[in-house]
Amino acid sequence: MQDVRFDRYREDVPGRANVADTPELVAYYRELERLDAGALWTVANKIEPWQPQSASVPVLWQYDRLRDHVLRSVSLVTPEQAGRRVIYLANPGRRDVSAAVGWLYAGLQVMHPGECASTHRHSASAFRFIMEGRGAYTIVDGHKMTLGANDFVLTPNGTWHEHGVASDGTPCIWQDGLDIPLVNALEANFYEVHPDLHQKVEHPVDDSTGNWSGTALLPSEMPWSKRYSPLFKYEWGPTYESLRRYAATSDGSPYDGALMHYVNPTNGGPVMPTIGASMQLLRPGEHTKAHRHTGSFLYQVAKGSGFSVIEGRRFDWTERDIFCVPSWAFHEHANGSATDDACLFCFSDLPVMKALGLYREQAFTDNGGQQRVAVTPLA
Ligand code: GTQ
Repeated sequence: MQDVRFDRYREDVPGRANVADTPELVAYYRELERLDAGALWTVANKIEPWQPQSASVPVLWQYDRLRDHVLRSVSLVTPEQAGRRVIYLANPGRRDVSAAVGWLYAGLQVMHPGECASTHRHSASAFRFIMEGRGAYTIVDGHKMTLGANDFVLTPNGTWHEHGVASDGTPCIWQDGLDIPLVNALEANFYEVHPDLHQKVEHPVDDSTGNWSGTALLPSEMPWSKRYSPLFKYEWGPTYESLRRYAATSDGSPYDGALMHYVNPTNGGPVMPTIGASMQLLRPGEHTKAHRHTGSFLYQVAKGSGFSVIEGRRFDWTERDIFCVPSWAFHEHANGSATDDACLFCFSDLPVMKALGLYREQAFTDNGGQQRVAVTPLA
């Protein structure tokens, strides 16, 4: 018989389970196991932790260490063989679900000029963030988007999408971000390959930015009721311009500097139901205060260099590095330059946390964050 203690989660705190094993109780627990049942008090303190216990660990993925390996995949497999030629980011605490952090997946996809991946669709929501190269494009439900560095492009759940690089382009690398682990956890993931393997371009190229990127204007003849943003592409130029203007007229947040969310222009909400994204600007020398909140966050350094302190560990980053902040981990960010601004792209499951009333946040205090009560009450 295995030597398993049923009382290993005991806590000597009023209101918590605190039942010591006895031979009679252990025999009783074994009988319950045979009936596919169990006594709650043997697991209660584990399944109801006092506060979120992330299985993810803070990780920094340095681009200059990964880049050669990503490029090498080009000579090892074709996009046709691989489906998608991607090197994914595997958080040591989340290998079992192939997540970069929490329930979020991320990978680096490389494509050479003239290559393209077949059209597919799935229940997971996805996006790309372009890291390097010229000539990349994505087609989403017949809308073709041309892409450049730091452009952010949506491939919402249920849409047919394919990616490629024009034959007169250069090798391109972009970050894919998806909620695959979340959708799998919810046991709701479907996947389909397009019957023709590729889709036709059915609209003028870049029509989504033409129609929907007026900063405070919406087209009158174009109703939109889908649950994701009709603006599929958020270009770097106007994004950076908006951040610079915001940073010039506002202090922003002491915890995040000048942070702006990418939004669905028709309702101001997140770009997709499960995935939110933001770009934040840290002014020269800016060092934010530490805080923590629920939700899982994956950052990519879009511009500049600096460092973040995550759960007391310092991670020095530079352009194109990627790092994660697990749920409820204290974090602060610092721009390492006294003359240039730094920009951090970030995607997260914040829309899920907010929609389900699970968002909480807490400022770091000098008692080491020992207090259990969060600053914001449960929504
Ligand atoms: O192109 O939608 O990196 O389905 C992993 C899974 C990209 C995609 C990935 C995917 C995609």
